[in-house]
Amino acid sequence: YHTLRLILGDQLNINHSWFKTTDDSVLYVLMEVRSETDYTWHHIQKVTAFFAAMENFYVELKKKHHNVTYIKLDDPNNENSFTGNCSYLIKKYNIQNFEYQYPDEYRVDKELSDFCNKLEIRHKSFDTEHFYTEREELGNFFRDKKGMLMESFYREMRKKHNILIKGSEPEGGQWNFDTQNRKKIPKNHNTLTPYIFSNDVTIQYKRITEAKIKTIGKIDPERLIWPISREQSLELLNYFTNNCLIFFGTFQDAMQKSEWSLYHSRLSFSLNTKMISPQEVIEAVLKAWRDNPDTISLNQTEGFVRQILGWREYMRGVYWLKMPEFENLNFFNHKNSLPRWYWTGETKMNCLKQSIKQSLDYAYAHHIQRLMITGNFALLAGINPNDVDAWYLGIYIDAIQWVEITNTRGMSQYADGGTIATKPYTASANYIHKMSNYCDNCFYNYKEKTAENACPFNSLYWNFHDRNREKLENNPRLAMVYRLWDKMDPKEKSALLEKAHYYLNEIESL
Ligand code: FAD
Ligand code: DLZ
Ligand code: SF4
Repeated sequence: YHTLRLILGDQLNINHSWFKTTDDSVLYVLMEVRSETDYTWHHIQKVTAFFAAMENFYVELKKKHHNVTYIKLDDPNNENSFTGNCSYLIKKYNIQNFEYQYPDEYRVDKELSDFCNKLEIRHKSFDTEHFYTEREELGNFFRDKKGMLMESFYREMRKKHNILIKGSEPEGGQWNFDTQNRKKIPKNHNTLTPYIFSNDVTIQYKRITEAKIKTIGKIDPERLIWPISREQSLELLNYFTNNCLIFFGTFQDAMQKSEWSLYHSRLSFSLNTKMISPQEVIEAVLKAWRDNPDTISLNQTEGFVRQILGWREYMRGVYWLKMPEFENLNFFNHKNSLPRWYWTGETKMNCLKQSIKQSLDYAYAHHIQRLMITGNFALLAGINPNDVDAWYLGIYIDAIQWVEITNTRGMSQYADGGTIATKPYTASANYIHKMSNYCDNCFYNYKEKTAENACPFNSLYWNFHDRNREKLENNPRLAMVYRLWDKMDPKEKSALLEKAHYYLNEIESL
């Protein structure tokens, strides 16, 4: 072979121009490596899903008559890093030219560019042909602007790609339909049964356990629920447009006991591995909306488009603008350790128990569970963002650093001091009660603030704002919070702070 082309586990894009023609002098390589399985404790479903999806991609390439090799975890020659294995193959086949696609992760990007700098053969890197935006596009867009509001970037994307635009105006006359969205699930509402797959991944599972990789969470290796091929990804997309889109926006922020996915698409794994593209997801959603004007309203459609064309591209842009510094930001100087029950779900707080248990069971929680339950608690409790990141980077099926860290350290923990969010996403029990039925049979009482069985979120909420006053009180969006706090009876204030300290000391047994 003359050329070696590396394909990373999250670069399973069969429509990439690399694969348009076959060339006998090109060898493709996919590999299972310890550098990727061990950089954090991943959920077992995540590791098996990555391996199984990579193997399917290998088979797909073979079928299309490409030369491709797949290095397994138990291969005796496995060097267990991308560059280690590439070096080995370059030598073995006397390769003259090394090529790769831009990694989405800073760590891997650096590994590969350092490797190329030392290579004595020719090398070249390519776009992944997946995102709407280029790595630097967001940075350029905000260069001469104050702040970095997602909303302004999103509107620009809508115009640039002519999505939900009529003439030069937004479809429906508004950019945003949030007032119609974000409803609680009404009593007696029949929700959907999540559409899941039943993939046999016992072979991959065996390799992972035999290699003694430390993982978290549960799995039934005979029935992995996640899509592991392009075909299954398209099936899930189809299910979403046919069944979930009608209520996507309306119940986007709702949470419900034992309902782990509601009307969410669960397409994040398919998207992040690039088995499907954001363009085809958005096109399918727009088509469903156009074809079904009586059942699918604009607020559902816009709400969904915003997630992919807005938030997803925005997070990618922020990542490339702010890394590597972003990795160490800790605006509040939070130092507490993540409670051990984040790894087990064994807590009396029902909202956390439900959100964590389902994360361990399915490697999934939807956005509001991540942001307003597990993330909110960690922020109020002053947990070190390094601990919080390590947890989020492993536990979810879709966790890849570019989209994990921006959401966790940035959006959820406000450790960037407000680059991504205009105020910290904090809430007391009132919000959780408003958006879910978790409080109904909780050990704690959501209405109580300082009583024995008071919900911990209530005192922790005030404690957070009180202890970070200097950093937050000039934020106009928090003026109301500090006004309320200042008007409160001093006795009540000290009782709240005392309760918060008590709970922080007892955090492991909450
Ligand atoms: P849906 O609700 O159906 O949304 C559709 C798609 O929109 C998603 O598949 C995703 O691609 C995109 N999207 C929605 N919200 C966001 C967002 N805030 N940022 C980027 N894309 C978004 N998403 C990840 O893909 N990987 C992560 O590691 C990740 N970590 C997160 C950590 C925290 C603390 C928070 C608050 C959010 C995180 N998110 C992450 C964003 C979001 O929660 C998930 O993308 C979403 O829950 C995936 O489920 P879904 O496919 O059913 O999404
Ligand atoms: C997440 C993951 C895991 C667990 N294992 C592998 C692997 O063995 N081989 C691989 O190519 N990719 C894996 N991945 C995904 C990578 O971590 C991801 O491709 C990089 O972080 C670049 O974004
Ligand atoms: Fe969560 Fe508090 Fe409600 Fe219990 S009472 S479910 S801890 S918000």
